[in-house]
Amino acid sequence: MISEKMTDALNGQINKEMYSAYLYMSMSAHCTNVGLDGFANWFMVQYQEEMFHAMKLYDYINDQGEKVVLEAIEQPPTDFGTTLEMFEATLEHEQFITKSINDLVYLATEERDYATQIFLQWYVTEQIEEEGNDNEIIAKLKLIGDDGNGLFTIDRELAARVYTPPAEE
Ligand code: OFO
Repeated sequence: MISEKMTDALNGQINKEMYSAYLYMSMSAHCTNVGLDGFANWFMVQYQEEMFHAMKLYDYINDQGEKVVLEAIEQPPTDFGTTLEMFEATLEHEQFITKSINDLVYLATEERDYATQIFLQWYVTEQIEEEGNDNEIIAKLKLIGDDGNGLFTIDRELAARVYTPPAEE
């Protein structure tokens, strides 16, 4: 059993995860359009991860006997500037998501909702990895600067990313 306030907040998080998926799908489309297929692959894998984040919340709300309520998903941008700017925007978005997860943990703590606290731990850990991935790629993009060969190398590296559903799925 979880409170109505908690249910509303978790439904709001589903919307944020769906927006994340939509945002990264839009970034993937942009990368394909400019010929960066490796970057496009990386963002499409990210899209799949975000869908998993949303569905995990969806299942949790259902398991708690509450109702999933889907809200409209905001339209994401369609132009993202340079690859560095795109990853800086990605990091900024992930920091926003981290704050949102922290707010949920705060609410669960306030309500002494131990089940939701435990459930949210997975997201707390996941956000460390998400921000870490972005920071790593940003560092590489800063290193190469305007070097086209460097960009080509990173594009090849990002082409190797494969979506692996978490073990519990
Ligand atoms: Fe990117 O972690 Fe979910 O939103």
